[in-house]
Amino acid sequence: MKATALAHPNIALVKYWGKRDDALILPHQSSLSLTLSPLSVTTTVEFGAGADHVEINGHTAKGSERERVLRVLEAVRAEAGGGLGHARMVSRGDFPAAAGLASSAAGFAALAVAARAAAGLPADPKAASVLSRLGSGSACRSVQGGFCEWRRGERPDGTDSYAVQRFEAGHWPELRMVVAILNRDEKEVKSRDGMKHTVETSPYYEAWVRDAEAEVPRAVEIIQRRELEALGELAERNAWRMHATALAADPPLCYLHPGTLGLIEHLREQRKKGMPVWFTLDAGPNPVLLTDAAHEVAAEALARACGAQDVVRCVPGGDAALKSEHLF
Ligand code: 2P0
Repeated sequence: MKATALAHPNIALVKYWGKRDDALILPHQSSLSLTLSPLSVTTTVEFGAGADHVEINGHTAKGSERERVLRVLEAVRAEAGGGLGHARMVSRGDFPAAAGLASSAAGFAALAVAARAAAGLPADPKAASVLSRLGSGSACRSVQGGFCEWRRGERPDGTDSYAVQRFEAGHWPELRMVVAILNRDEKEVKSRDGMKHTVETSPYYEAWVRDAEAEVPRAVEIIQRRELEALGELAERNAWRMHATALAADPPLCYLHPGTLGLIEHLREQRKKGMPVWFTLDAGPNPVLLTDAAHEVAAEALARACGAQDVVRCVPGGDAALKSEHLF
């Protein structure tokens, strides 16, 4: 009745931006990501408690944060056929506060794997991916390691919208993602609200969906051949197109800061001089640099020279996995 799992966050190379179903968290388009190590979230779930209890990073969760966790636990109870009772969930991330990456993807992936195991359900990456998606869309890409494709799916009930692993982490061990923290402030518009606003008001939205869907198979081919330059170019144009779509919303959504553009400009200059470095950018001001093991130190130096307060160097990460040690 008790299980613990650890999962890593992921960074999208072809991004998810917009839902066709807000309740089930179904995307308008497929996306493709890389799981990041060593950052991780560990979660313990125990059924049979007197009341539901949700604790995240030492604090009792409230409001929508708690509701999202309870929703996942409720889906597990339903799948297990009832009789599990209330649950106690404790989750802890090892992200430095400065990591600048949302911990929700790793958190919900770890929750899904731990809750299914605690309920006595068999290990099943597809079922865990569907389950974690109910908490946060991008979480479905953190159930497995390496490069994962979240398929849009066609069914209205979302049973065919989950992530599949296209390549495991060991396929491309020299790949590096260097997170450059330029600004740690909480963003004004959260991803969930920003993507909804973009879907509803951006005249570019349909073009975004068409383009992103077409980029996923191209990215898979490039990763298959381990072509860093082609992957970097694809990741950059996909990030620009996501931001362009959001910028075209009404009123516009701009996640870029002056420092973001400064770093991107410097990165381009370094690339002209022969350094293999590209960027991707989520819904925030902090770029993630894409490079190889031979240039990760230089990429960190580049980020620091452009004002990064903190830098986190990441390698391709593995699957969400059960642990024998519990958090309580
Ligand atoms: C991604 N992002 O593909 C994109 C790129 C941000 C920019 O997934 O509403 O926390 O919980 O499904 O997954 C962030 O949004 O949103 C995100 P919900 P989520 O990684």
